[in-house]
Amino acid sequence: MASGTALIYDEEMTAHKLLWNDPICDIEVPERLSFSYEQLRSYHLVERCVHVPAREGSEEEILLVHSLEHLEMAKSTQTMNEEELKRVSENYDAFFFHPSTYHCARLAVGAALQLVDAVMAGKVRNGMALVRPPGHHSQRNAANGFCLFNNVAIAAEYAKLKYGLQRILIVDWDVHHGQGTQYIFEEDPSVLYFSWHRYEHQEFWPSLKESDYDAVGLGKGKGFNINLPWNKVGMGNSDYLAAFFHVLLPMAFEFDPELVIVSSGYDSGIGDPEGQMNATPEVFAHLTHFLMQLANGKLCVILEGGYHLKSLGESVCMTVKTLLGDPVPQITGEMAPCLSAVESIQNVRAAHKPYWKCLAYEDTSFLQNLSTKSHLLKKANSNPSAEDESQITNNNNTVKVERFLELHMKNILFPVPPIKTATTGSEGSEYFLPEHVQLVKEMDETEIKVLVSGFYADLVKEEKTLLSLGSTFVILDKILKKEVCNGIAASPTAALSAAVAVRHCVRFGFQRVLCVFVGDMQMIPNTEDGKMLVINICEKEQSRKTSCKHYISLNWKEDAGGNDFFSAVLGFILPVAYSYQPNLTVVAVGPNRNLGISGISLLVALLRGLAESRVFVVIEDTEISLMQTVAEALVGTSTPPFGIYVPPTQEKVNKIKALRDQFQQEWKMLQCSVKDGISRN
Ligand code: X5A
Ligand code: ZN
Repeated sequence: MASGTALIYDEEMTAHKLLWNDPICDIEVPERLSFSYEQLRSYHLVERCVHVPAREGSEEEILLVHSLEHLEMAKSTQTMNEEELKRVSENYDAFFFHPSTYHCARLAVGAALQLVDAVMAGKVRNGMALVRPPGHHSQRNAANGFCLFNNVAIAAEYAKLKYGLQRILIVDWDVHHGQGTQYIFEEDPSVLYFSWHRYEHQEFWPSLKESDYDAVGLGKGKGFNINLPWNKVGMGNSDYLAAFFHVLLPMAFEFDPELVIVSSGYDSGIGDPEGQMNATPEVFAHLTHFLMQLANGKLCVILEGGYHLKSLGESVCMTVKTLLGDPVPQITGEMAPCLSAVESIQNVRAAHKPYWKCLAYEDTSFLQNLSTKSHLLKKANSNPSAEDESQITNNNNTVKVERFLELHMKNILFPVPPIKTATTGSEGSEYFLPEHVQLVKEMDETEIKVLVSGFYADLVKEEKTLLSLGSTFVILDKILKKEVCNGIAASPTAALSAAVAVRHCVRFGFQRVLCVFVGDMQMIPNTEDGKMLVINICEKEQSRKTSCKHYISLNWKEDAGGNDFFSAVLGFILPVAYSYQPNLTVVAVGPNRNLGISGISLLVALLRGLAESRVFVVIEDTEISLMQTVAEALVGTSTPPFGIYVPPTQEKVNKIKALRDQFQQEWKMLQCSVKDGISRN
């Protein structure tokens, strides 16, 4: 599998600029590009990427999406004087021409296509293109909203044509609705388009009815257009994560794309004058990390909007760092979506119920009084954390946000260990584990004895199990000392190793350790003080009613025909884990594991999004391919293949729903519907 991250930047695209006074367009400045690139430089990210040159997109390529008329109009502006440029610009909603605009827009198209080529030819695994002018508002025959040619739409058509792709996912996380992209693919089932956007019940630009959640696509394309309108400003990290868990990701995994393209606007980030949202830069690391698990890692990120220079630059850096496989920073803020966000999520899930198996058993009884409900919700309060944070933006003080970000980024950045994954070299594992895995020496017997008799004597009853803890201790210590990010160990007693590991970390000072146990768990650690959260994924129905806030039992048997576990990971495990915000994640695979290799590696890969990617995996099964695949997921330089995604059965969907109902008051990221009578936040 390909490795490496492409970065495309060409200074020439800074030539396009506004020549006259226009308060609507004056935020789309050349510095958006040059400043972002400088920021990448200052984080030393530029030299870690593969430089790919931009090129001009050809006329033929532009005509994949646009009319000849539109192309000729754009071409004709090259030789115009200012007055003429101003006059053509006035034909469009929010666009300005400069004599260099046509050339820049062709470079923007070409940059997107170069990125698709680099990824599809396997030169790199993924990449980002910094381009201007942006593209997602541009339509077959019209410039719109700072966009001349639709770079992302052309890239998708090009990928279909040149590489014969049949399923492409476009994720538009720009704060505006990419109505141009929607129109282009409305009837096309081979392109799944997702957009969230500031909407405010149609009051926000471009104020279209077709930006609402009920625009699901047309004809053959029904079900392949997903709109998630935000009806309030001030949406933050938890709202964006909830949208991914409960809307985009389940549908995306079911769609199983061959390529993912991001319409990557950062005007959805904090401080942006257009978006007025509160999401901090690190949320883009998480969004990127999720999308990297699709399409075998083939991910092309193409810049759209983003008008607060500092916020834009930091968010671009977060995205590129994540594409490179760096640890994912911990997300900040209270982990609970606001009421208005949950309502939007519920609405779009209901609208798409007929088209997606993962939504087939959605409860839509709320639809009858939807109109009254949205009327009421319009006035409802968002959660307190969003309220607090919105003070930062509502002052609309660019400088204030700049200072906030300056401090904020210092708090969340952490040194990246050069070696990310550790293991002990049992059973000749050095021969099958991926490169970049560091082999460490096991702890010797006397050292183990001292540790165990001092702190874990009650757990370790048999002398012979002592030795098996040697690799657990030594790998954990490497993680705790931040010499490595994560590690994997084989152990004949995974449950014991996990229990000892959790206590070891709590003793070290961790306030919250998440332990996900796959298979039969012979011992249930004491979870009373809340310093650990145990999720046990087992096949057997637990006889006692043992579940409580910090011990959750999830009965699951993976479908033999394919991987349906993604629905449980996205619909339950990740929302709980993100609500808990652990400092470390322990994944233990015990006997009678009820998940296949692909299910386990998906779980591990997605859990890398938490705890600054600190994960300790202990596996009882010494099956080489399991160790190998999980190690690859931990290293993060390649994405393990997940086999065929099959939609979950009604029984499974209902199981997830029941668990969600049971725990959504405690773990608020589970919330994806508004139920009367349930007290919220
Ligand atoms: C690409 C982009 C925004 C246009 C706003 C016009 N366009 N009011 O963010
Ligand atoms: Zn935008």
